Amino acid sequence: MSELVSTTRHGDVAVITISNPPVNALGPGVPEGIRSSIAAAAADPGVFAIVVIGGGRTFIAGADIREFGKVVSGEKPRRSLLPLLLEIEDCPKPVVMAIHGTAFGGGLEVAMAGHYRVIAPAAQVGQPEVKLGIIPGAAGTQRLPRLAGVAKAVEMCAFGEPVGAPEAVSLGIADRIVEDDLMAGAIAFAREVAARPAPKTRERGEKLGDADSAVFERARQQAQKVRRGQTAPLAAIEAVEAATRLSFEDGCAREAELFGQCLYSTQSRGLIHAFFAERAVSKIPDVPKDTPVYEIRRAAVIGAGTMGAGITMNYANAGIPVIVKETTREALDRGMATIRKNYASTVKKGKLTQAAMEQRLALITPQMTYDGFEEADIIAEAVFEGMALKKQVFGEIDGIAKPGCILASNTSYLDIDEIASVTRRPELVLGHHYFSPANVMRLLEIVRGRSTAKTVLATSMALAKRMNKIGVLAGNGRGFIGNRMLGPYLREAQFLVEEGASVEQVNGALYDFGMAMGPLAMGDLAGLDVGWRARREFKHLEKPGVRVPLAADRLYEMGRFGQKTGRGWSLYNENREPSHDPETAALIEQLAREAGIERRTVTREEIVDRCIFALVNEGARVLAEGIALRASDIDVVYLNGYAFPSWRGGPMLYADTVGLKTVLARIEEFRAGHGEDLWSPAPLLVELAGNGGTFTGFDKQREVAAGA
Ligand code: T1G
Repeated sequence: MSELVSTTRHGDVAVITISNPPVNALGPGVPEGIRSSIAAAAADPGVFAIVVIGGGRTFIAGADIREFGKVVSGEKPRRSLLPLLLEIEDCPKPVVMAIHGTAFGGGLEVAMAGHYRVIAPAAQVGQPEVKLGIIPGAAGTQRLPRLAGVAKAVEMCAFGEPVGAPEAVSLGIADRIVEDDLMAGAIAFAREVAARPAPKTRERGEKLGDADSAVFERARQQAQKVRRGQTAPLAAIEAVEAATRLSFEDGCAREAELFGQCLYSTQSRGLIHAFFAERAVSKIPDVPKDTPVYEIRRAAVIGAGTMGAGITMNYANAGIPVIVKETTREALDRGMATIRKNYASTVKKGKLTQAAMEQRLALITPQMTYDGFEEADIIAEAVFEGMALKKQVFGEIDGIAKPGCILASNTSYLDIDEIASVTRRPELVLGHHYFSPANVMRLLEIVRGRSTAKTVLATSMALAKRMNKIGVLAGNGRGFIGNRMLGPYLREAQFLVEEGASVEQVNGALYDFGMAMGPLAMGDLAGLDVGWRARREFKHLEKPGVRVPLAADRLYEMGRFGQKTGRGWSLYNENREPSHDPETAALIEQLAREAGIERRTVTREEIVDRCIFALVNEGARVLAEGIALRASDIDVVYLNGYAFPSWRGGPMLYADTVGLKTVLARIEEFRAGHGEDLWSPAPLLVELAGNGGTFTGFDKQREVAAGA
């Protein structure tokens, strides 16, 4: 018996416990331990039934995802769980699976190979493999439809969302909810069923006929809509469909084929990278895990504009009482109306109860004074983007706030140290840069100032988790991580329309690449006035003689701010649907002609490469300067703040996938065509391309160097 899997006897019931912290993944030694434990219990004459349970906080959370890379690289052979699951299912004594925490992926597949499943009230079961770009690989697509029915199995396997205990029982995945002591409840249940013939899931076909082909067609359409560009959801649908047409054995064989295709795909590499990247961001080398954090019991927000309203909701959603201050009644009422509208639409979608909405609104105190700010543990500033105003506000709140109160600015590119310089507590000042809409977007750039204390950073990371946000540490450079890289990306998009591409062509190329929307469409959504203000703030930094985009400023001067004014790069109807704007096209052509820019046919490939490699090139600078701790942090920023396609893993992993040599060669082509000032390759990119390195490899080196 390995220490990963152990057996204890409870009278005539053998309890097999899996202990592989943190989430009992089916890593090396676990399947073997389960196999030998089941065999031993089966052979033990004193044992009449078997219970399998997870040690610690959860049942089995799936296969060990870290092992996949070793299989794909050929370092390790691919091992199938199927034989083990058949052994469990064919065990002559009833096997009861006792589920708490999560039974995900291989964990649910192991559970379904058991004869019965009992579950704790808060537990969840699911097949989230598609979120990793793969599909269930241990008969999950074959056993789940036999238990839960075909339609639900398609939904769970194709979209990866878990179900809770009550639904698991009503679907037939689980047999009983055990309210109190799970192990005791499971043992009692095992004794109840010990004398009955143990039902084998693979032999249960009664639910396989409950769905017609329309179920699969609808799921495919849904997958193509909500998982655009992803292959795994379609593979999962095909595998479940196979269960309705083929024998169990042949269905498993078809599943294994589809699983293999997914596992060796770049999409799976991208999504698995994203999984671990998201879990790495909270690790700051010089801020140890046990760094004390401030308790955030009360908050205050300055500004109830679009961002301020969203930020206020984040605090209320985390259960933190929050004051929101505005300068005028009208602005305050507008802000509160936005908050109520946002909550109401969430209630309408069934994602929040009316009671919860009322509860959260009750945590929000709208006002036009600083009353109560002296009790806040954190004050978030979300006023107009201008250094003078920010400094005025920080001067004011510094005078009011209590000692130890954190002051966080939502600036999206201004100098945090300069803002902190007007306070007597620079160690308590940092950036909390949310992304619009702030109550929806999961990304929070946590911007570290020169004096920001480690406790304040640790508190911010903990607060991000509490708000269900992904906190990414960023250094204090212009535009931090995301917006700094966005500059060259948007620049190239605008240059490409000057050189002959249409607005629709540029948007379309990046949309097909997988972006949620094209760069010019993104500008129209954010507002061309916002872009204009950012450019004006840094006009003094523009290098004389270096080409700058021509049209955006003109569109702004013409009052064309994008969606909010019905026209910008594109025309927008009352449903904000875009269409070609011949006037904008004519303006661009005229400006290009006046600037002597030769207009030509532009290919889709050039559009994608110039925009994405501009992003990557600037990303390499951001990484080398330490503005980002890891290339994977940059990827997390772009996946969660700029809707970069998750199945590409992020811009930096995408560059690794293309090959840094190829990326560099393409950048050098653009340098030759568009000049050193715009396209000088980042030194880190040149170095890595030169020594066959990757950004992923660079992260590992940095991790080792930091002694992590
Ligand atoms: N393998 C390896 N490591 C894992 C892991 C896994 N399956 N799940 C979590 N970890 C690590 C994670 O990286 C982190 O490490 C720590 O555990 C805590 O995780 C055959 C092929 C279970 C809901 O997709 O969804 O089975 O950062 O921070 O918020 O068909 O982890 O501390 O070093 O996320 O409480 C399918 C993935 C696999 C589930 C817990 N299973 N995990 O969330 O903690 S494919 C999944 C999760 C498969 C079969 C197929 C969540 C969680 P570190 P955490 P959490």
